[in-house]
This record gives sequence, structure tokens and C-alpha cells, in this order.
Amino acid sequence: MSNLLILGGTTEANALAKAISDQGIAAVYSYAGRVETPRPQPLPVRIGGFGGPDGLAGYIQQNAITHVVDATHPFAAQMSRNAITACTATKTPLVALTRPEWTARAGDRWRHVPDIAAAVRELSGAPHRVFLAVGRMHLEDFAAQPQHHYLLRLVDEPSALPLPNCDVVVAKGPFAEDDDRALMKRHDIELVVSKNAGGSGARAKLDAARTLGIPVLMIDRPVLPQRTELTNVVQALDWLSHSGVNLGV
Ligand code: 3Y8
Ligand code: NAP
Repeated sequence: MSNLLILGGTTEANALAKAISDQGIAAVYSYAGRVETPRPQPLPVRIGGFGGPDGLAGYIQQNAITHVVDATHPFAAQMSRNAITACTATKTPLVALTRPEWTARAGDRWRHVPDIAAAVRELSGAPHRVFLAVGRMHLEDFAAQPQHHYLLRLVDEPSALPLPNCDVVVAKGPFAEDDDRALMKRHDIELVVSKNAGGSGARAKLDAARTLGIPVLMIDRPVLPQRTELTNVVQALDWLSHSGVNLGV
């Protein structure tokens, strides 16, 4: 009898959860608990860390988890590393459901940096109006460059902000290009800072930047250990079926 653990928090994880639920397969959807009201799921949900790789291994054993699908975000590197460690230790089949990196197209004005620290260094120099669309967790890093006027987009209303000169938009994606274009024009944005998240939910700002001729500082993904990676739900269902999961219909 199979019992899946989906490490979630992305558009792809949500699409997989619906497919798994529709197939009547036993599964649990896991959130870290980063935001106040995470999207409801058609599966049982658990919220919160596992307590490192050993905690995850214990969870797998105590809950008779038979397969793990790591459908977390490409920047959720620690969770992905822990999943590899725990699934190796417990001999549990693991697959990653991720999305291809975004690549620049004609008209894009991208400058790549290897990580968030390098993006912060790139922001030294004269003040600009910067759309800092990388969420909340790394805002403190950008306090090293307080000279800019920042537009921040956050999932929840912030309690305190480490940046003296900023406007805040509270919004949860997926986002649309027209809305992001209007937002960037309204705030007279001169530079966009973005993670190379991939997928459709966060790319609106890049399409808007191209249309408006605004440069983008693109933060490359953290490097992860080797694992099987799939990029759509059909592939994930096929992998599950070949890993012994009886797909209902
Ligand atoms: C808690 C669970 C769906 C899935 C929604 C995707 C798309 C919209 C775009 C911008 C970029 C950012 C951020 C972003 C997007 C999807 C997807 C995606 C980027 C939710 C969610 C959780 C989180 C956590 C949150 C982080 C933050 C990052 C905001 C749910 C809404 C910036 C990533 O306040 C915080 O602590 C926020 C933390 C991790 C990155 C950061 O460093 O702050 N995501 N986002 C998950 C958990 O608890 O396990 O409510 O649905 C999910 C989604 N956010 O179709 O509904 O799949 O990528 N999420 C980035 O790309 O840089 C916003 O504003 O342009
Ligand atoms: P992270 O830095 O890789 O993980 C840090 C710790 O958070 C993990 O070691 C684990 O704690 C816990 N954790 C992370 N994801 C979890 C999950 N799905 N279920 C249970 N525990 C989880 O992760 P992150 O970047 O903070 O991402 C957190 C969540 O937000 C993930 O669900 C991710 O998919 C989603 N998300 C992240 C981004 C982003 O930009 N980072 C963007 C969109 C969505 P323990 O060690 O205690 O087990």
C-alpha cells in the first residue's frame, strides 16, 4: 500500500497534489509554515519543519511513507538536501518535481549573479528604484545597500523592515504580466532583482521588464546534489507508477 509525501509550496506541487487526489492515492502535502495562510490542498496537510534529515527520516518511518516527491522551490536547497539524505538513509524512492531555469530572450537585459550575496554586492553605487522581488527571508542581506528606493512584494504584512526607503506590496502569486507592468510603471522601477525560480508563477515581472526595457539582476539557483529531476506532473505520475504506486484510474 503506497503512501506519498509531497514536499510542497509551489505551483507544480499544487498541480501534483490535485492529480494525486484525483487518482485516490494516499498522500500527505507538506508546507514549511512560512506564510500565514498557505493555499488549501485536496490532500491531508502537515505544516512545519521535520527537524533536519534525521527528523525527516523518522517521519518517513513513523508514517510508513513509501515515496517522496520533492516539489519544493529551486531555492529551497536545504529541504532538498535533507530529502536526499533522509531518502537514502531509509531507502525511500525520491524524485524531484522542479522547473527548468528561465533563460533570457531577445530584448531581455539580464545580468546573472551566482547568489543573493553577489546580488547585494552588485547593488553598490548610486541610488536607484529597485523592484526587490525575492520575498521576505533575505531582506536583511539587502540592508547593506540602503541607498536605493526598494519596492518589496511580500506574501504577508511585514512586522518590521530592515530597509529605510521602501514601498511594500502584499500579494501572493501567481502574478500576471499586465499587473506587474502597471506596478513597475507606477513605481518608476529602474531595476528588477529576481531569483531564477523558473515556472510560470513568478515570471510576470521578467516579461514586464522586457516590455519596459528595464534591466534584471538574475540570481542563479543554488547547486543541489544529484537526484532524479522531472519537470511536469505527467512525468511524476509515470515515475510513481513505475515505482510501484497503483494509479487508481
Ligand atoms: C509557503 C504557499 C500557487 C503556488 C504559489 C511558484 C509560484 C506563486 C512566485 C515575486 C516572486 C518568492 C516567494 C514566490 C512565488 C508561487 C507559489 C511562489 C516568489 C507560497 C507559499 C509559501 C511561500 C513561501 C515564500 C517564501 C518566498 C517565496 C514569495 C502558498 C505563496 C519571492 C520566491 O514571507 C515569507 O517568509 C515568504 C517566503 C519562501 C521567498 C523568500 O525568501 O521570502 N515563497 N510562497 C510555503 C511553505 O510554507 O512551505 O501559500 O501557496 C507559494 C508560491 N510562491 O500556484 O499557488 O511556484 O514559485 N514565492 C521567488 O520566486 O523569488 C514571489 O513577487 O515576483
Ligand atoms: P529551505 O531553506 O530549503 O528549508 C529550510 C528548512 O525549512 C528545512 O530544512 C525544513 O526544516 C523546512 N522546510 C522547507 N520546506 C519544507 C516543506 N515543504 N515541508 C516541511 N518543512 C520544510 O526552504 P525555504 O527556501 O525556506 O522554502 C520553504 C518553503 O517555501 C518550501 O515549501 C518551498 O517550496 C516554498 N517556497 C520557497 C521559495 C524560495 O524562494 N525559497 C519560493 C517559493 C516557495 P527541517 O530541517 O526542520 O526539516
